[in-house]
Amino acid sequence: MPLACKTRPANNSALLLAPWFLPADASSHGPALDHQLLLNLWIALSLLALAHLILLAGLVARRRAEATNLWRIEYLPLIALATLFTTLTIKAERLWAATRYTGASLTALQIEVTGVQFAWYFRYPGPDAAFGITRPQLVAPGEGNPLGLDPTDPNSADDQVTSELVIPANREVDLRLNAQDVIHGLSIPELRLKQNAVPGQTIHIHFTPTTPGTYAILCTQLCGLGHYRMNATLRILPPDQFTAWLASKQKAATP
Ligand SMILES: [Cu+2]
Repeated sequence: MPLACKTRPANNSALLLAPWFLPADASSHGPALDHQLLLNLWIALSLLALAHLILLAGLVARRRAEATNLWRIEYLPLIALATLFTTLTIKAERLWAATRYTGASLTALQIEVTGVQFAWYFRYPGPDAAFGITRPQLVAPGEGNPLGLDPTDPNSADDQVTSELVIPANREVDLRLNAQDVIHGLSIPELRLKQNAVPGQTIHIHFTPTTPGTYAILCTQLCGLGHYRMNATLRILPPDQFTAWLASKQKAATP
């Protein structure tokens, strides 16, 4: 049976009309994850069919409860299943760890992501490549400082805070996730990314986007009454357009 994954376009009308396919794939690690998912599903389906065939065979054949058959009917299938599921688990663990524990390369684009009831904020470190200090007592979304950037820290002067995530195609991105209040869940289906943002922790997750386009960023933790409206937009741009976008943001922030 084919393991090739069918994908559908990432716009909302296609989402309603074609709910049977996986979302479009816009990251370099996505195809391997899709392959693993479909492999698991086909194996589960095959085992379900096999289990019913064995059940049927048991119903029509007269059962001989001899002790010598225990190996054949119980222990061998048990060992085979344990080996199969252990192999699948190790393979899946390696795929997951590749975006989580191996660490990003030194050239990866650093972006901080903060979840707060009920919005996502994204911070770029600016030309100095250093994030400025933030202080909880300075958090003031109404005054344009939703992350509590400390203006006395020189590193914070060129930091850019946005409400949409804009990244260049084909360059590794290293996200550092924070949460200000409760646990939020960063989910970007087209990037095959899902990671909780936990207050008091900085969690890194890295990936390489491949397909330019506009995609939805969701919160997948029930984080409060406004959870339903906690979403944001991801834009993957060709590298030259991303450079122009970042320059325009920095220019607009320069007094
Ligand atoms: Cu949330």
